[in-house]
Amino acid sequence: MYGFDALLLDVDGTLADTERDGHRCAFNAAFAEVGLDWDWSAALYGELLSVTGGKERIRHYIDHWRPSFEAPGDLDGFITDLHRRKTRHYLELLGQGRIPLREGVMRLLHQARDAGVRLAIATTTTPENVSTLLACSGGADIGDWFEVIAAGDVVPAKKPAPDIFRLALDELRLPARACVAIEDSAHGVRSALGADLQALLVTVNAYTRDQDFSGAALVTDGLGEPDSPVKVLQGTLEGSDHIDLAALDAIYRRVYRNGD
Ligand code: XBP
Ligand code: MG
Repeated sequence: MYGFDALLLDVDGTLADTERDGHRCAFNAAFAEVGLDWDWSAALYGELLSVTGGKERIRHYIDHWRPSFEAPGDLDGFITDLHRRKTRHYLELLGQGRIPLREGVMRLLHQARDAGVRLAIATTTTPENVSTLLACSGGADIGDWFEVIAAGDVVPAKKPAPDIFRLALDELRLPARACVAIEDSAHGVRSALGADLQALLVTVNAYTRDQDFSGAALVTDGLGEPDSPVKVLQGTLEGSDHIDLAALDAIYRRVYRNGD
């Protein structure tokens, strides 16, 4: 039916707008919990998103915004503990159902499942954050629809390195040219392209809208719905006004028909 066998999906910013009202709030709650007067505003957090990985983001913040900060004990241990507290707050936020999946995500996942298109995750966040987001915002069994969940610290280098997408491909036992990938950020685009995932859709969000998506086959403002057309920001959306498997197949065939 479709030229590709699997769909590889990013999580944060792609499956759901998790950053501003989810991860950022969880970081601030963890800072307050340990008595730090650090407060990451939505604007500052947008700058800090230049660093992927929560632990790496905390360290970057300390190095660049709090250079005189002295951690009680060793810094690595302090950051790990702080991030563990942050993750607990994030999971509580997810449990309250406050982070819905983005428009069109459930429709596309159902369509892929019905069509036998294999599903995989490739994300910088933790596996527990992924499974909890899917369960709380998608449905109890949605996590089981994903054959592979490549997430977090399982790879030596996080996005924009290609490691996490390469791991997902290895676990799927598929070559990149049998897959379509969906990302939301420039870091994600570099990671996916670095893993040779040329059939790449980007669905931007408020934090990533103005980033460089060179090399992506199509950039839109989301997946849309049949009654909610997407806006095309880069590339050509063929035969539909929202993203479904036929639209992804058109991207796929355009990329590989041209021998890319
Ligand atoms: C986005 C990230 C993650 C989240 C925070 O991941 O860079 O670090 O911002 O999650 P992706 P953690 O877009 O690849 O899904 O604190 O668990 O890292
Ligand atoms: Mg993302």
